[in-house]
Amino acid sequence: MTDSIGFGHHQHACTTNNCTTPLAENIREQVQNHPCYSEQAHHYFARMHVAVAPACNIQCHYCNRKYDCANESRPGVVSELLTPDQAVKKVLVVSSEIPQMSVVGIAGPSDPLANPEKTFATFKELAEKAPDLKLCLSTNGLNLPQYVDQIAQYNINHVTITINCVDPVIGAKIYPWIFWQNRRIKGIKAAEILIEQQQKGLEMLLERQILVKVNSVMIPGINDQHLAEVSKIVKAKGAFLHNIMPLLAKPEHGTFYGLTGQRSPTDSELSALQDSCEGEMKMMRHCRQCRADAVGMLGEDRNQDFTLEKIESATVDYQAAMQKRITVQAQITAQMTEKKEQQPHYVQFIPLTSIKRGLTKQKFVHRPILMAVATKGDNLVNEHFGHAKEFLIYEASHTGVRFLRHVKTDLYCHGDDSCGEGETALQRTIHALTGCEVILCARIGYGPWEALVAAGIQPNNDHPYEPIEEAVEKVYKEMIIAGKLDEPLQQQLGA
Ligand code: CLF
Ligand code: SF4
Repeated sequence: MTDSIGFGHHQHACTTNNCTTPLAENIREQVQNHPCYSEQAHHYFARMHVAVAPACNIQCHYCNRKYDCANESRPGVVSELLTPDQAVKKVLVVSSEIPQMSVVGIAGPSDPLANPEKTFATFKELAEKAPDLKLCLSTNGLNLPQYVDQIAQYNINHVTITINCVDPVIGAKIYPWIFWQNRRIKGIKAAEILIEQQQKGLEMLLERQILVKVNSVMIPGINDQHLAEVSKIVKAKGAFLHNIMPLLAKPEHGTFYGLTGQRSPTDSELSALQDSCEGEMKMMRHCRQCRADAVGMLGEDRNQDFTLEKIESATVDYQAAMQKRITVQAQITAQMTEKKEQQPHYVQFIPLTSIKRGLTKQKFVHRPILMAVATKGDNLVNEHFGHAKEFLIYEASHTGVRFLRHVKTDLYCHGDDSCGEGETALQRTIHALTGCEVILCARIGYGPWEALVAAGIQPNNDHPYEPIEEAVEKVYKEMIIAGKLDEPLQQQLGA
């Protein structure tokens, strides 16, 4: 199907093992080490953001200007603003210490294209001094058409546009105003201009063969019913990936939605919408809504390790650092390819019970279950339960294993043996894992084991350091053989 991958029309874009459509070689190269554009890559590669863009040209009801741009970031966090020179120095220093660093993005603290001089000055210098790093940009889209040529000129090959609607009536409920051609414009007219600019920008990027990811914030009661339509339109135009993010609106964020009690979607509402939009275009499910100054693997933030003071006093041989990155990343890519080739083809599980009863596969479908996995990277079950900062949630079913989402957790164990306030935090973790039946980790203590079992979640540390999908598949199979997933059969038979 490679010749169906083009721009400006339907584009097949699968980046995980779950999907069988092959990617065109040039696209595969562009996404295979981008932790946001490839779900697999996010287990191995790191990204960093530099916060050089202080101004914004629109107002979103989920944004408070004191904080980072919520179109790409978690609301309520403040990133330290850098000058372009500081930003370049920071990238050179950080990427010499983290050789898995493959992407540098500008995503805030406000809109990069409302600050074009600062944004492009940073990218221009990076393209010269660290040409191996992929450049990435995230924008609300209002100024996009006028900067598409500059984006292409600096080889910025990954652009995210936040598109929350294609209908200005809905748009007017999300955006109270925009600043356009030196005037503040309100209401439906404002939304109309924004939507037009976003769509035009999207088309212009695709004409230039730049990969586009579309972010949408899911706002229950406002655009939740409408996002399937948005997904359909951007997919038809050729966007590569759609990332539907949950609205996060708390009164303490001081945003319009936060203060007026607009609710966030639940995990299952979000998953259901993502499922309904998933077709030829891949849905992103591993977004961490990171800060505008995030550094490291998705899900970790090492920004505190790189203070301005440290950056400014550091010396770095950026040529040598680049050579090291290239070597390390080539090794990772080879390792990923090898793993992919070794991966057994997914076989449909045939349970012993169904064989005994002479039932066919079609009549007998086991219920899917959710498993939580503790990992610290490399796509392995390699984290101690008590050290996990987040868990990855996988669904295992008769059709395969797929990644669904991550959940953040409080560390209940702080490294000493006392774990004084352990219980409350452990209970919070258990609460966050509601709906999961199994938790896979490298190790786990006796106390949390008991608490998890009491909450109906089976801990499993029999697969330490095994690849995640393989371990999930094995456990699912074991559960089938043990007859633990037979309920649907009984229901189907009316037993
Ligand atoms: Fe940054 Fe965004 Fe580029 Fe990634 S983040 S500019 S595409 S390098 Fe990634 Fe972070 Fe989600 Fe963004 S996890 S918030 S999608
Ligand atoms: Fe805030 Fe970003 Fe919206 Fe601007 S585009 S108002 S910074 S969320």
